Parts: sequence; structure tokens; C-alpha cells
Amino acid sequence: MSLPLYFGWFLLSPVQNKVRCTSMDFLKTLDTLEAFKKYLTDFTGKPEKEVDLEQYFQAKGPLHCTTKFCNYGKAEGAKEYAENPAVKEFYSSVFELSLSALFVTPRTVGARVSLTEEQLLLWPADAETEVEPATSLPLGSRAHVTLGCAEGVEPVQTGLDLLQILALQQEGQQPETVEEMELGSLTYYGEGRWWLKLREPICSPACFSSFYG
Ligand code: ACK
Repeated sequence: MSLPLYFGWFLLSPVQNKVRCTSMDFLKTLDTLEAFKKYLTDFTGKPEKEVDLEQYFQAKGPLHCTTKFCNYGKAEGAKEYAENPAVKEFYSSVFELSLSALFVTPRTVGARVSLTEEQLLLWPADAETEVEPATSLPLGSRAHVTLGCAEGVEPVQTGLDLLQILALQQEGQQPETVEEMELGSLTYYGEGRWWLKLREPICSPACFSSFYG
């Protein structure tokens, strides 16, 4: 059996454009906010230097939500995942993904995906616990779409950044800033971590499939 680089849900084309536009609009607005400028050094390292977030992040490949990174069979549990009856049954089916928040850190920009019970059947049991430090967050917490990475940052970082923010929320850390934007409410969790809870989640049709590269 030849295993892919990864399995995941691939956003259908028209909605890819919509998500990219929403993300661009968000970045364009974020870097003009006084609240963001106050913490600019998180991104620039220098107080007076400006940042253009649209240029800061680079996006590559199709917009998707990885379920299992298989690395062509080299990743632990890859073969078992591919043999899971749910994976076989739902392969090439179209699902409705709910993108419920956007987040930005000095490393990545991404969208949180809130999975349904049915979608969780395709989610690997160890996705949240194989990370360092392991989290006690619910299954599916790591689900996301990478929208861009800073120079030299690998996309795997997006899910780790998301888990970090969710862990802070779980601990009950009070965000430092709250600002109402057209898209939703924006909060700041320190160290350049921004969280926009979308007023209207983006509902996105996506095909469960795999990527060989
Ligand atoms: O943005 P992503 O979810 O993060 O999509 C890409 C995809 O696989 C191809 O690189 C994700 N990825 C890479 N390495 C890992 C890993 N060790 N664990 C989970 N996902 C990974 C990456």
C-alpha cells in the first residue's frame, strides 16, 4: 500500500478564495489597530519598525485541514490510520467544515476548525497528546487550516500555535485586550498571540482525501 504525505479535508475551490480573502482582510485590519501596534515588537523585535502582515506570512499549497500526517508511511500510526474503516468509508466524501476562529502569532496565521462528532471519526486519537508539552485538550482541538507561515516556519507549527492558545483559554487566562471588529471579537494572549472569534463561522465544503505531493 502506498501511503500519502497526509490525509485531510481539502477546501473546495470557491470557498478557498473566500477564506483567503477573509484572512487577508483580517491581516490588513489587524496591523493598523492601535492595540496591535502597541505589541509590534512581538513581530519586529524593534519598537518603531512597522510590519505588513500580508507580506509577513507566505501561503503555500491547497487550503486544507490535516487529519493524519503520514509522511509516506514513516509517521507513527500511519498504516493503522489508513486502514481505519471510517477513513476508507469516507474517502472522497464532501463534508461541511466550520471555521470558527482566526488566529495570528509571530510564526503562523490559521483558522480553527470546530469538528462535528462525525468528523471526529476521522481524527487521530493522539493528535493532541503527541505534542510537547502534551495537552489535556479535547479531541479535535488541533484541527485547523494553515493560512500562512512566517519565513522559515513549517506549517506543522500552526496546529501547535493553536493548541498553545487553547491551553491558555482552558487555564482561564484573561486576555490582555479585547476589541470588537466587524468579523468578530479580537483578543490578545501575549507574546504576539491574537485570536479572532468569528461572529459568523465560515461554513466550508471540503473533500476528505489525501495529498501525495
Ligand atoms: O498546515 P498543516 O496542517 O501542517 O499541513 C501540513 C501538512 O502536514 C504537510 O506538511 C502537516 N504536518 C507536517 N508535519 C506534521 C506533523 N508532524 N504532525 C501533524 N501534522 C503535520 C502540515
